[in-house]
Amino acid sequence: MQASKKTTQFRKLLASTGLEFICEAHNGLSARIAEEAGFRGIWGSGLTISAQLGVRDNNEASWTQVMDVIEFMADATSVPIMLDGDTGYGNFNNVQRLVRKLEQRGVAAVCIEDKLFPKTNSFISGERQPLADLDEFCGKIKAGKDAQSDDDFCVVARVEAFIAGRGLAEALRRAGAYREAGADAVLIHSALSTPDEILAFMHEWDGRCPVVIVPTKYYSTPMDVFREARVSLAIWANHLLRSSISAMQTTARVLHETESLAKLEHEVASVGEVFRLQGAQALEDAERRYLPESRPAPAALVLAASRGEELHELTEEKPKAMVRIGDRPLLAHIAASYRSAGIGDITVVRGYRKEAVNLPDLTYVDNDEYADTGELHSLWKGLASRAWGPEGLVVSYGDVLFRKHVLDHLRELDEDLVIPVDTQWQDSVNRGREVDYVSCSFPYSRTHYNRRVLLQKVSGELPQREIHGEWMGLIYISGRALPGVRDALREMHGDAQNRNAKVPALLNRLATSGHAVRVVYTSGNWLDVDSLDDVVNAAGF
Ligand code: SPV
Ligand code: MG
Repeated sequence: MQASKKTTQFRKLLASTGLEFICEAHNGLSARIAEEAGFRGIWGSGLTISAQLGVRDNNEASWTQVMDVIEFMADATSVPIMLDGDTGYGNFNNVQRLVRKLEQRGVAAVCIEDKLFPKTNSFISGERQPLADLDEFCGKIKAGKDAQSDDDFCVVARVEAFIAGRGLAEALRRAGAYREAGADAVLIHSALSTPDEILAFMHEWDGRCPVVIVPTKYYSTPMDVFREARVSLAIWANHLLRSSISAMQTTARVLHETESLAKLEHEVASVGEVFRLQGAQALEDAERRYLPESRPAPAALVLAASRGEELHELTEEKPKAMVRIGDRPLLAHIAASYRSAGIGDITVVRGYRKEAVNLPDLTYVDNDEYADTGELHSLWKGLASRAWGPEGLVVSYGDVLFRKHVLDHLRELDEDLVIPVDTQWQDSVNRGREVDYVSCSFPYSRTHYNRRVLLQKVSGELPQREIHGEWMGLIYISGRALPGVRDALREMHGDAQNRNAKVPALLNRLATSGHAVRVVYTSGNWLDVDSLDDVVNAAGF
């Protein structure tokens, strides 16, 4: 079903019989965050838009500068935005131009307040602030309503009588006149820490048109009080900006004092989260659709024949690769990582409960001897199952999750055999699982990160001083290298002793028989699922 227009959505919020909420935002990012949290509308706050620009809430930012910000906010969201239009940035004529421009930029409503340009924030000496002439302000409202081309665009009239200390009678006189002039709702503002002024107004107003409130100062009053008083819309007017200020102050101070990210890295949003909020995935999808493939993608071969007994009853009916991680099976996550790297030709070697390994758009090869063979046998079966293209092949396990960029790294180098090696191997030491430690021609070095590092040995048992990292369970094999790998595998396969051999045995053989196995050092960004704890942790990966 097509979503209704933003203007219509906003009008519905105002007309709702219950109390609705909208949340402040001050740029595209915060607007998206507000929408993701579930808000069905956004307040484009004058205070916070000017604050994030580093200026005062005194019309120091020009109205076109505010419009530029609000346009980013509208582009980033699908819920309606009401702009805090201050006094309308001039007279009736400026309000008309404002309304037209807001409509063009996808903004659903504007709120104008009955003060004088340049205004001051209501919480700074509000009682000293002059109010607009009532008739002149009514002219602005009429002009705004006449300028709109979409019937559902809303003009909200903000009554500052309480802020200016002019009392209930003046607030009611003005609100009534604004309603008569065509305002779709009135915003009644109060700087008290109690709801008294608002409730007195609501009592007398008696539902003549929707009422909007801003409970910044009287926040401790339960919202049910306003619900019962039949307030239509409450605005959380500045809280995303205020929370980000506290977070940024802490981060800046800790960085400056400690000259380290160690205390912060886990507190702050990941770079991946930044990318997600920016919509990086949509661009990647579009690139795949619209750009010519710059480099042909390799295929993928996933070894997923074993049961994974260590997951106990979770793997009674299905192998580990099909255990659910969050909303889908492990194998679906692996396939998604491949696809996000442009690798769509994915073959899976299955064995235990093979009928349960049935995700769409994957090719399957069966290792029916899974119970008494090792991974090398699955690899053999997989390689023998078809001809592989010149673009080569990435081999991985059915229980290893990795991020797309690990695959990108493997393919970036023009090398025949490449493996990723995690330098954070110490993290695995006490996890009580088998670890494939790796010894290389050079240890990882920040200053020599471009050095051509080669595999020397991979083994579960290496003296600590020889360990340079942990193999992540992935291998890139170029098209050129495939025949050599197949030959090595054939020889190993012919030897009954290798029936239970694992992939590291092949890597060692290749490394010691003149095949350079290039190492790419990485840090984290992968996870192997070896225990029930891993199943839980993987959901957050
Ligand atoms: C704003 O958010 O800019 C407002 C609300 O106008 S207030 O700061 O309470 O005046
Ligand atoms: Mg404001």
